[in-house]
Amino acid sequence: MSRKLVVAAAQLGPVNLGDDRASVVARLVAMLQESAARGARFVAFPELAFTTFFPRWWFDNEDEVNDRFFERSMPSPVTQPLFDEAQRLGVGFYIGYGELAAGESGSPNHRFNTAILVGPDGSIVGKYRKVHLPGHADHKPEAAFQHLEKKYFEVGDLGFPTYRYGAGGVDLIAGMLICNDRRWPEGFRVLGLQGAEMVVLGFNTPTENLHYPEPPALRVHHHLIMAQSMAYQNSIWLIETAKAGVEDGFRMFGHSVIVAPTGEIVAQTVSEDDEVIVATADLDLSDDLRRTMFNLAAHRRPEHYGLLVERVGVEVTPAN
Ligand code: CDT
Repeated sequence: MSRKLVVAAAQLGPVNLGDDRASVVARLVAMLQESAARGARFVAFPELAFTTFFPRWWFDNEDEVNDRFFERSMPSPVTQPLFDEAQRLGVGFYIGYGELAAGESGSPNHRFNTAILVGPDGSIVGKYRKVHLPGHADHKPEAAFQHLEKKYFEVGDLGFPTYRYGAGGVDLIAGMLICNDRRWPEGFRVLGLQGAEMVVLGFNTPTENLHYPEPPALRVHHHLIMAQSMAYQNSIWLIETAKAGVEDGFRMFGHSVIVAPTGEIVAQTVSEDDEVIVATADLDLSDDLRRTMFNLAAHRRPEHYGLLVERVGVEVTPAN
């Protein structure tokens, strides 16, 4: 039986500080409808999709941050239309948002950069909280912009779970990652070892490098080679969706992609605005790779990989 799932990446253009949630949800619903009209049964939206990429701003008032940029429940009255439309259309989706989670006291005092997998019936199937948080926690007033994910979020506490997921009549194993996770092969491999066949990732990547001058084309090049190599080395379908364009004067690149397990890009956005791309993901395309070159059970040598979990940073340890 064919295991072909038509998937979409629904790239969002800029969301400015002044834009309200309802207007963003309306744009997401419109892209969900376009995806469905083009045959997609699964749609990947970006990281922190409901708001501007707020970690570029330093805010002193944490209550204000929580109220403006975080969700106390998902869905909520303002985000519910997206879930309702998904259910009406029978289309599942992935979306990222700032999650305000209950602590031990029951008060909402944990903040995560979170993504969820929603089934075609509109119910939440799985959750992932971003593990690799880039940037810094301190204010850098001399910088053109901030990247304060280490200030606003805790490191995810769910590991890298995989979920059985059904959409468009196809059952598959799905995993989620978020933005900077794509620069670290470890998360992909942990998902691969649990049988992930499709990995979905939303991102917000500034066109300018905060730390040193870097040609924007090189930043896009890194994004693409990472996506292609991670898809190939883990024999997975990979959907990476951007929030792109100029938000309040700060530019983020697009280049949302759908990548086959062969490492080939089968669809890519061409704008930095709201844009849907669609591809047919044949989930059996990776069978030959998984049986031969990337038969993990046959070829991996974990007895030599101990340093991967024992050591965090580089310690120079020559054998001579
Ligand atoms: N959102 C996110 O994780 N962005 C990072 C930028 C890091 S620059 C400090 C990325 O890896 O694309």
